[in-house]
Amino acid sequence: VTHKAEADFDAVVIGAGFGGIYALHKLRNELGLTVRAFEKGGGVGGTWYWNRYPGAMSDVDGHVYKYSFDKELLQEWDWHTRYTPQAETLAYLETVVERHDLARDIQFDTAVESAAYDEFHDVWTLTTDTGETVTARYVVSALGPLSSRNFPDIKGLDRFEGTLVHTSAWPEDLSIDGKRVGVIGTGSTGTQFVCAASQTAAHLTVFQRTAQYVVPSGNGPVDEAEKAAIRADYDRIWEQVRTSRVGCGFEESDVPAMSVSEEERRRVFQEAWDLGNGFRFMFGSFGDIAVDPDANEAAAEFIRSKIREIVKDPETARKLTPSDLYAKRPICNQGYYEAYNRDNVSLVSLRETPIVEATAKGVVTEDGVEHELDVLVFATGFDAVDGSYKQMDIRGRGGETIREHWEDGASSYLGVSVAGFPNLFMVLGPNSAFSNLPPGIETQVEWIAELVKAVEDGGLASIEATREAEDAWSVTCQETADYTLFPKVESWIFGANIPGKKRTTMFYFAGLGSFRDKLREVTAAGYEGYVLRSAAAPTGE
Ligand code: FAD
Ligand code: NA7
Repeated sequence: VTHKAEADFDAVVIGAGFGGIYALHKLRNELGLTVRAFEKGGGVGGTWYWNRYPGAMSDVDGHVYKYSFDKELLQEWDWHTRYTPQAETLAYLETVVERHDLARDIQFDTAVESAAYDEFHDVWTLTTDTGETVTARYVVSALGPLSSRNFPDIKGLDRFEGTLVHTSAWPEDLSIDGKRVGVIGTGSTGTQFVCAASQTAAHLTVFQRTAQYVVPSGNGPVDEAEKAAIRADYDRIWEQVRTSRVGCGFEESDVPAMSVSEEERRRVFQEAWDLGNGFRFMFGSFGDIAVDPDANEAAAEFIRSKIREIVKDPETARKLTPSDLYAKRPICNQGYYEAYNRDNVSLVSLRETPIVEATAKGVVTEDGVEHELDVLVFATGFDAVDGSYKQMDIRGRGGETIREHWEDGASSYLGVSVAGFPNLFMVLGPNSAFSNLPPGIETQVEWIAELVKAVEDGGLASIEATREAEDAWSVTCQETADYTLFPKVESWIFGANIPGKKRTTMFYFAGLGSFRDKLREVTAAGYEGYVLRSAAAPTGE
């Protein structure tokens, strides 16, 4: 007998970025479920709604920083530059929402505060900060891996009389033109900001904690012939993306860097440098930069030699030169090191002269210098991956909270499911594939739809990952990470950027193609690692 729990909606989707938008489309338009989406922000777009700082753009080639599912839109969409600026990705996502008539089921300016599973009725009850309570059989949480901001405290910050801003909360009307600007942080975001702000600020002071390896992005105009070639070739392009490691649309190398002569190595690095793109430099030049210490050092030394060449002031060049492994999410930009040759840009190494306190006028560093600022920008990143989950009160079986479940570090089965939290599906939860994210998101949303369909078609009540499957997936992810050099450096990828955060592997490093193979194997084995249940009997099982 088909049993369906009574609920306001079949499904609730939380978040309206790339993940939430596609989840709503998939569940409502394709599976025919009733769905309500909640979004904290005032519009769709997620990352591309919030991050409006000067220079904000994706640094994966724009034609693959898109959904593959809407083929018509891929043919119609026009673009101008190799990479997509924030406003254009936002417009793209708004267009997707309009084309698929999704906005009518998205409630904006509404944060979901809690979600609790009633294991006897197989229903989730959610509450919002607008005082609503809704019930749903399924919950898809697409909270964003990089949406919970990291805003480090500085002594005396409340005294600062200028404008304080985090890059992911940039007010549309905040202009830095002609102002004295300080920026803390030189990750993907900070380095993008430096390139843009150096052009318009009266003065830009960059507060750098750890020097970064930055390669050119090779951004520039795309001509009609290139666009036509891409549009004609999209099926092959997506097939290549889906079977590759990092899903960025270029051919990945499997040549070991040390298997060729030094001369050949430099030629290949130079070619990658000239072509541009961080992922391409790391994964397209040679196959083992992220894996083999010698290969890694060769790539790192190539970038260091470029810093020496580009940056005119030797002291600034020294401070900008990283010495650790080249093993963070790769960064690329247009004119990053060149920016330091400008008269209006100065660099402060926080390792050498940390910030002591903020004052009314700016910030004071340990050498006694007061850096006077009109605007202080925090490009300090995010409490990544599980950060947004920990802000919510999510309770599964027996009232266990997700915070308790993740006490020893965030985990999941396949980046999607958590044992003890039936019918809850994360998009880009902990231990998802480390890749260009839109194709990773599509992969997971399609997987979630498949799981939901299995429950629906079977007239069942729930699907839940087993503890064993979740633990085994954590081990697998740890192994894939340990195979690389990435765990040997501190970054948000392992939770190392947040003081007190448990350091754990938060991605699957064997690649998107291999992740997709794994999903196929799980399906073929009858949803191995999952328990499908019919409606709970009155005893609870
Ligand atoms: P998001 O886009 O973050 O959307 C999540 C949404 O959930 C947000 O709108 C948030 O407001 C909402 N939300 C969270 N909690 C709640 C709640 N409790 N209730 C209601 N709503 C909630 N990735 C790449 O692959 N390539 C790139 O080049 C790239 N560039 C980036 C540049 C920047 C500056 C940043 C910050 C990220 C970048 N990323 C990039 C990563 C990017 O986040 C992903 O590519 C993608 O946009 C994630 O989509 P999402 O829907 O999973 O999350
Ligand atoms: P990241 O990559 O986490 O970079 C944050 C930067 O802020 C980085 O340079 C940090 O230095 C610096 N930081 C963080 N906390 C502090 C404090 N307390 N003091 C000084 N400096 C600090 O975030 P992004 O936003 O740039 O990029 C995140 C992802 O979004 C990126 O990978 C893309 O996918 C888009 P550190 O290196 O930790 O010493």
